[in-house]
Amino acid sequence: DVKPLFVGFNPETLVDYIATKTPDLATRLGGKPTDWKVREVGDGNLNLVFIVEGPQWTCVLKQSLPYVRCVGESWPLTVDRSWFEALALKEEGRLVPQHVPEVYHVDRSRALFVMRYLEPPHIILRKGLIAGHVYPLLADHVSTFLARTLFSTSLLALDTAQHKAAVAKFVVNVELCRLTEQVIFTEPYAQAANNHWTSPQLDAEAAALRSDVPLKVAITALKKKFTEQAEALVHGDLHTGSIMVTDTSTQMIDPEFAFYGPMGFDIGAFLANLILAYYSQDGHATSPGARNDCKYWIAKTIIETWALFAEKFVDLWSKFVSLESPGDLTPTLLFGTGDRTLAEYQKAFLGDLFQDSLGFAGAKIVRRIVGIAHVEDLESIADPDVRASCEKKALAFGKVLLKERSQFESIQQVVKALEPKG
Ligand code: ADP
Ligand code: SR1
Ligand code: MG
Ligand code: MG
Ligand code: MG
Repeated sequence: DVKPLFVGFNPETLVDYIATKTPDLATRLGGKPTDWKVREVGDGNLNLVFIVEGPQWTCVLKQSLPYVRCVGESWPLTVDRSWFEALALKEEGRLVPQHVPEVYHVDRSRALFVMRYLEPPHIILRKGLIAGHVYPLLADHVSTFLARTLFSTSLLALDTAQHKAAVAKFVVNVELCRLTEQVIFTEPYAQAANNHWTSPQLDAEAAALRSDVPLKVAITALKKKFTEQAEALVHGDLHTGSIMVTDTSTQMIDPEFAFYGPMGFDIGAFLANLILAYYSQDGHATSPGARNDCKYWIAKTIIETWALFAEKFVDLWSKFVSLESPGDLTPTLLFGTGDRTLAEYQKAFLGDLFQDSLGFAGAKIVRRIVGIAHVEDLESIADPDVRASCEKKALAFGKVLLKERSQFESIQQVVKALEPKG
């Protein structure tokens, strides 16, 4: 019930704000306000991101705009998303502090928060993948983030009262959910002014999406899960542009779309963006096969992410049950130790989650090729024919994940299908 009062900052007003409203941060920055350097570095679709550098310390201030930045004022969007982003960062930070930037200050009325500066050599994962870099710890780190955040906020760890209270806290982030419904689950399959694609190369593929009845049934079944299944606290926008990395550090940023939704939405988002990175590698290769090592590593990372996630998730779950502190979905009365019901139910649960994750991955791939917001992995391929060739492969695979995912019984089979035979 706090009405945000939007005051968009410029570097000068921002310095004044920090100096007068956040004395602790001002002290940490050191020197005088006139010594602080402010740079706006936001390269995302929605918000302002300022790096504030003092003589002793640097921090990041993120502020929401009352509209979608990449579109402009014609598309209003609540600035209160900033509050939910900070709330989610704090909750995720409690569960996996090693993979989330610390939040130092939140001001809901000004739609801003201040967080840790992820210093160089941290870069956005998507940019690293475009450059052909590999990150050997990525699957381990992302699977830890996913397993801990999704398990710990679900009814497998919480009792019903705790879970419903948490659902209620995030249910207000409705405008962001509706944006996702629009741009991921509806527009790519319809005539929509926001849609665009590499034309004329992909004209036939885009038209085919609009007349594919089984595909529209499949995407709507996933939309039903997205809108109705308040399973766990999901990040809500876990693409490779929402992850900052070094060789040894992996940090999840930008959870402004956070809400209680289906677990597979986050897993699928990450896998989809690895798949997009995979298919774009040939477009970045300076000679045939030059990116094969990178493609191999991405394929391996897809396998390891799911495999490690499943292992860590089940491990957490079994520990909770054996400690006699399971959530209300699997009470000790029914799932006591030594009872094979737990192992059977875990197998069924993980099987369903695998299918959901593949479906959401398909949805995330399709939207990045024909919807409003594309990905730099593909957009930065300058030659439109080369780009279109990568996009066609990715789009075809996205459709397989949406319509035929039940054929896949393992993540290894999924990866094998990335390169169709013949
Ligand atoms: P948006 O919500 O607009 O997508 P992001 O949170 O993704 O904004 O941030 C946009 C960019 O700002 C990122 O791509 C990254 O380059 C930079 N950035 C965001 N948070 C941090 C941080 N904590 N430390 C360093 N750079 C950051
Ligand atoms: C208007 S669509 C903008 C997109 O950018 C965000 O990062 C989300 O992915 C959203 O769908
Ligand atoms: Mg972003
Ligand atoms: Mg941390
Ligand atoms: Mg964002």
